[in-house]
Parts: sequence; C-alpha cells; structure tokens
Amino acid sequence: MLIFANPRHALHEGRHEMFRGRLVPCHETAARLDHVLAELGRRPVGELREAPTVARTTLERVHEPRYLNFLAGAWAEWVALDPANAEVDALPSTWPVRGFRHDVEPLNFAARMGLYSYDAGTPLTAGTWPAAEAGAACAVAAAHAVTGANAPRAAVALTRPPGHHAGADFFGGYCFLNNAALAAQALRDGGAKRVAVLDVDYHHGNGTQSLFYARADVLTISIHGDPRTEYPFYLGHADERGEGDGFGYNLNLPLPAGTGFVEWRTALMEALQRVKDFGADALVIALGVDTYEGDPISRFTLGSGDYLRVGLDLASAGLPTVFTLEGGYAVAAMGVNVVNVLEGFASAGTA
Ligand code: FKS
Ligand code: ZN
Repeated sequence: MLIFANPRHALHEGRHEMFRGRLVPCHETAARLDHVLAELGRRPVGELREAPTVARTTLERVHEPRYLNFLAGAWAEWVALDPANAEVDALPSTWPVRGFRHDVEPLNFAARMGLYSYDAGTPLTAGTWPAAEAGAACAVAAAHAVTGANAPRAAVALTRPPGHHAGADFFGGYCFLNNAALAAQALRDGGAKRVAVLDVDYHHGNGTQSLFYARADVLTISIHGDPRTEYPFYLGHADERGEGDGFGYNLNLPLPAGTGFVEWRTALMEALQRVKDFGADALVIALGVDTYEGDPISRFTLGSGDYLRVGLDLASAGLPTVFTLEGGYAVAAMGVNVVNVLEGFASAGTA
C-alpha cells in the first residue's frame, strides 16, 4: 500500500465556521491529519511517497476553469480589498438560489464567493489553494500508483481539506477540490473502463454524485446519514439514481441517525454487491471516519474495532483501490480509526 500524504495540508487552517448564528471554531483542523500520521508512525501499514505536482488541465477534467481561477486567486483578492482581511477568514454570505443567474460572473468578490459555494461553514484561508492543490496532486498520484503491471493493490491520498462535497464549480462542507472525483477521473484516463466511487463518510457525497450523475462509466455510491436530518440536506435521497446515460449509476443508501455497525455493514454489503454487478475495474473509497460513535458532529455508532472489518470488507471487492481522506472529527481517535481501515484492507492480502 502506498501512501501520499499532503505535505501542505496544514496551510489550510480555518479559524471559524458559521453555526447557529455564531462563528465557532472549525471542526476540520490540521490536527486531524497529524493524528493519522502519528498512528502510521506506530503502525506502518504502507510506504509513504511524495506526490508530483498536478497539472491545471488535470484539475479541469473535474472542475470548471473559472472556478479554479477564482479559488487560486481568491486569497490575494480578499486581502487586496482590505489589508486587515489577512487576519480574517473569507466566508460567503450571499448565494444565487433558484431564479438567479449563474452564467454571468460578478466582479464583486463577495458575490463570487457566493456563486462558487453553498454554505458558510467552509472558510477560505491564506493557504487554502496551495493545500487543496497539493491534496489533489496526492489523489491523482494515488490513482496513477494503482495503475499498471506490478502496481500495489491500494494507494491512499492522506489529505485535507477533504473533497467529496465539492462540485464542478462550488466549494462547501469543508471541501474545495473533489479528490475522490479527481482520482476516479484519473483512473478512467489511465485506462480503467469502469470506475466505482464508494463514499463511506457520514455525510452524503453530493459533489461526487453531481459530477458523475449523467455518466455510466463512473458508478457513484454513498452510505450516509439521512439528508432529511443530516448535512448536506438537499441531496442524498434513495430516489436519486442518475440521469440520462447515467441513470442507474448512482446509488444512495441513506440510514437514520443512530445507526450502528450491524445495519451499516448491511448497507456496505449492498454497495459492494452493486460494485461487483457493475463490473468495476477500479474502486475509489471516499473514506470518512465520522461514522465513529464518538464523533462530535455525526450520529452513527461505529466502534474503533469495526473499522478493521470495514477495511477487510472493502478489500473483498478484489479491485485496485484508491482511498481519499474525508471527514472524522473525534480528533484523538481519528488516527486509530483511519489506520484500522487501512490495516484491515492490507491484512486481506497483497496491498
Ligand atoms: C456542525 C455543522 C455541520 C458541515 C458538516 C460538513 C461535513 C464534512 C465532511 C467532509 F468529509 F467533507 F469533511 N456542518 N457545526 O465530513 O463530510
Ligand atoms: Zn463527513
């Protein structure tokens, strides 16, 4: 198993997210990834590798050029508005909902923040772009690593900010560039005919779903908290099955808040059966461990030991597999939970 850890992840360090009318400290912190790296130091389940940089054209396989241009220049624009902004995160506060235009890019910075986002919980900071870009490079490198003869069974993009809520031209849910989608597209571009993305984060992978919704070559599956009560609320229902050529190639398995491992694993088995029926050549796992019983913002009750079983189950698909790191906010348990999945996977055979 090869592990590409984002060397720039800590450059993205948001101060505040908007929650119930207040700015509260961010849940998505650099310490999360540091705990995973520390646990990997104790239990080296794979080899750490450095990722080469990613080309803009590779990012454009998934994201809109005007969105990438905005993200890459946003911090400089924010500080140019007022030098005092350097001490404050940029957060959106106005959004073009139904009936507003999306085709005309406003000149106003706040208006563009809203055009390219969907929540006020995702601060853009001085290091957001370099961190996200280096993370995307890890995801693409992980995809390349499992491709070709003598390739290892699995590769991991150990990165933050996470990616699965980000769409072609929007950020949100702590995500800016969709690492899982970039990995899936890189696998397709590297010759895989059919790629499955299985999202096991507590939250629905709305960005990934929307990116591949009309495509039959990338199957998207998400197991998550029921969006009627859980973030991201406006997508992730069981009746979303894809559209056009992509009809039948999206599977949502929403579960009620409070779901434990036995029921969760039943959904995982259904997901893996669908991956098998699809005839995938490669698998991308959007790995969030916010399904953990101790997670402060989520409501499933998986135990740390369960993640070993999850890893074994994922390995049973028998496919070249790329992991991208998504959520998980019980920071102290984060390392053990993530490395348990990887160790469980590796224990199944030649990863
Ligand atoms: C708590 C409100 C919840 C947003 C939750 C975002 C979840 C993000 C995630 C990711 F993997 F992307 F990181 N707000 N104050 O876990 O899905
Ligand atoms: Zn999550």
